[in-house]
Amino acid sequence: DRAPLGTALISVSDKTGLTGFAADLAAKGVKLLSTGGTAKALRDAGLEVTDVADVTGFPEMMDGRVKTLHPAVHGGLLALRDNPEHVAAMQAHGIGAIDLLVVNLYPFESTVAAGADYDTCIENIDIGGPAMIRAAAKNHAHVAVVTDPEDYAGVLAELDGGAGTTLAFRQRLAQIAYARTAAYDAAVSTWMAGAIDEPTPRRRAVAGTLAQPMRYGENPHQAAAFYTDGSARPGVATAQQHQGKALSYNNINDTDAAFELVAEFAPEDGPACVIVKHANPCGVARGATLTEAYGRAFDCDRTSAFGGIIALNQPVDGPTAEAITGIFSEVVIAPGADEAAKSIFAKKKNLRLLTTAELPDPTVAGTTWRQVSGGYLVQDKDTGRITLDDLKVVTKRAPSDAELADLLFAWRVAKHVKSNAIVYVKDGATVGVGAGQMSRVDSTRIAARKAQDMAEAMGLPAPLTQGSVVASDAFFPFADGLVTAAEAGATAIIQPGGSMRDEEVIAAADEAGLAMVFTGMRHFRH
Ligand code: 93A
Repeated sequence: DRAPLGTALISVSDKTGLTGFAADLAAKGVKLLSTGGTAKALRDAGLEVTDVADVTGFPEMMDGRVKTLHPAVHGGLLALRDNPEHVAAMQAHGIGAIDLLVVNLYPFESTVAAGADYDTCIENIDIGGPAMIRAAAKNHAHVAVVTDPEDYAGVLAELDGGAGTTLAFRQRLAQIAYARTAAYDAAVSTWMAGAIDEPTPRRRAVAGTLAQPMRYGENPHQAAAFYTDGSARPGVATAQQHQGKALSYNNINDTDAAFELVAEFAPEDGPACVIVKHANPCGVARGATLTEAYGRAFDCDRTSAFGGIIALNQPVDGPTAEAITGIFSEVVIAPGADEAAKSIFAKKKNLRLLTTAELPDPTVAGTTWRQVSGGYLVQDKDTGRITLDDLKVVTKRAPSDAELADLLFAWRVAKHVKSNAIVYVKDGATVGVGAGQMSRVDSTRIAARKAQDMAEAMGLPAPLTQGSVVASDAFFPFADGLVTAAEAGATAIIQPGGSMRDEEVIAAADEAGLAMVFTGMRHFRH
């Protein structure tokens, strides 16, 4: 699958590394074509180069706006070398193949960053460059495209490995090339939005497709829209809405959190239910039936569950729909709904019912993005998973099998709770969730106090944290959090370990008769 490299077209604004790279190409017998400034730089370095103007038969014109926009260039980039008609067209029109395209674009982004005026920014929108990049990238079956001086060395290394370039190499370069042109146009559109004072984000360039303009964002005075990025498997993120008002910004955010969490519990392992409020779960439970799972999730924090988002890991049935409609909920999402459930929900006009073909797969790798001033933070999605084998017992007492099952359940939930996350679990149901506190001991106290409140509201003799287990998404920096959990009645703890004071924390656990396991993995979620 090596494609020959006979001719390279080089047209670069950033001339970093140019002459060395071009000289190495020329030394390997590659013929060089170039646009004005690039050709001059190459000639000044003593290299032999053909002007693109000689290839097109047209001079560069209109201040360089039209240099490479010509069939002699685009035909040379786009022709399929193994297609007789394409080859005949090349011969008929005197078009030569271009096997390597080296382009970097007019410096639009840095022109804007330098505070240039409107007309200067407009003049720095590259047209011919992206056109060639996209053409070469499309034709990666035959053509290699380099858009970044960082990749020059890679091209030379590739050529050292044999004649021409491999398909895998060209594919990688093509993927990078499209990322570059997409980012470039996004920068143009983003700059224009500011330059012309376009107030709405509904037509902003993000790496995605506008899927749904929204009435408003997190608050009514914020305009908003939902963009899809093409990463979703069909039937998963593209949930079908059966009834109710259009989803709001907060609805989608919370529904996503709920569905991602419930998907941690495979349907074949039995029914599970998650209730989310403000992106945190206020109840997560398994049950013998879906109805029971919902009821147990609801019992974790009945107060917060009002107006919540409910996610189920199995298709929702009539009895579960009946139970759910006992109070107001914003959204119910499940991998399907039977007719009985649909007709029960239909009576609740304000409830939105969403179904998908499948559950999201929590083990599939992906990226998460967060906007910060001036850019984005990008990271791998947290697909970390702990199994029994990963656990290290650090206390004198080892957890019982029942405790272990609950510890793993609590750990899975904690991964989806904003830090500092503390999750109390008993018999496959959360009984207290402490989320988003700035101190871990506060999360531990709040979760225990909420359990106490629930016990009083439900007329129970003791809070459900009695005899529970506790997960902490990161290590206890001091023993106080663990002591609080023990006072609330917890008997076992799961946490990453790794604190400077682990010894102290373990000693406190032993003293309180707790079993504790370390996961060696942290699940911060901010
Ligand atoms: O003004 S353009 O959009 N019109 C074109 O036809 C064209 N072809 C290449 N800009 C065009 N280019 C760009 O010129 C390249 O993307 C590169 O950034 C720059 C190189 O110009 P020079 O070789 O004259 O320095």
